[in-house]
Amino acid sequence: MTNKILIMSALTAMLLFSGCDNGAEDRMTTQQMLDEGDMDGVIEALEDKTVKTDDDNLKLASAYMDKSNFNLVDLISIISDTQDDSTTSDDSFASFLVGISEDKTDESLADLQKATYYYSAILSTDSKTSKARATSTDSELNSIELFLGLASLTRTAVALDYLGDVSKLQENGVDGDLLASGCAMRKVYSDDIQGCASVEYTGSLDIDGYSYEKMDVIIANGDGITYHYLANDKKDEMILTDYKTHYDNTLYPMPVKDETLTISNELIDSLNDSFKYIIDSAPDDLKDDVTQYRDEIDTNRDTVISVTEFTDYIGKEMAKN
Ligand SMILES: [Ca+2]
Repeated sequence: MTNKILIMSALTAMLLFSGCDNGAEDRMTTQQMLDEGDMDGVIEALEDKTVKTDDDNLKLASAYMDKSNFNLVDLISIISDTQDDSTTSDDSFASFLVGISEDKTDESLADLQKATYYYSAILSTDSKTSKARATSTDSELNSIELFLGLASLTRTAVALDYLGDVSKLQENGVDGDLLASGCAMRKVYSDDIQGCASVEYTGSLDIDGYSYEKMDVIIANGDGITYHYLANDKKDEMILTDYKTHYDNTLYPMPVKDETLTISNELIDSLNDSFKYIIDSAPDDLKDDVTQYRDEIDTNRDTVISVTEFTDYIGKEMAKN
């Protein structure tokens, strides 16, 4: 029931911020583009504006959500389905991750980054200097927080899909790439490589003018494979790399973008932020679903997901297969 109300509020969100000002005609035009699915038209019309209103930011976020292949209504369905699909009480988040990986495209991560950027811009607008803010009510801002949370949660799931075959969380079989990614994450962020056979730094590698540190990983109970990852030059960030692509003739996977896309930004911080936003702002049933996601991972129940809790969860879900 609540989900229905939420879907309606998502659909009518486009009507937010519709105060009267001299941009009314432009707003009608871009609204029509959104309604007709001309997302590139919306982006072209609004992205280069030097001063964007809340309405501009919301339309840009909506356009990028649509381009990412995950609109808000679809996301709410995916989340509802995770409750119906899960056979045990502790794998609904894994079910969400698999659901997202099925619909991901090569452009999804970049589009979701833009969407979260524009939703965040609405929330961070300084109320004292923004004319637009004066027309936004608390309940509108609450909706934006929810949309930001949903976009951010999806972005996290898409990022994880670059680290291994996420479908293996629910199918039979173990995915060495995902397990090895967890080992590399633990080495960089917690230095606790429990459950991994070895994780070693093996020297530097330059890609596109940036120097990375190479990492070699062997998983416990392994498959005889040495998996490769990249850290930044200070060895305090792991780079988001795509396990399906490799740099030149080396074995090292390619950065998904460059040194700016890190595991802490794209996976762990983004996961914690999205849980917080959704739990703060969602209607009860959606809030319950997402609280359960968090509780499945957060073994010490301090409401913050650590790198080791996250990698333990991935390992535990796969160990069931
Ligand atoms: Ca925790």
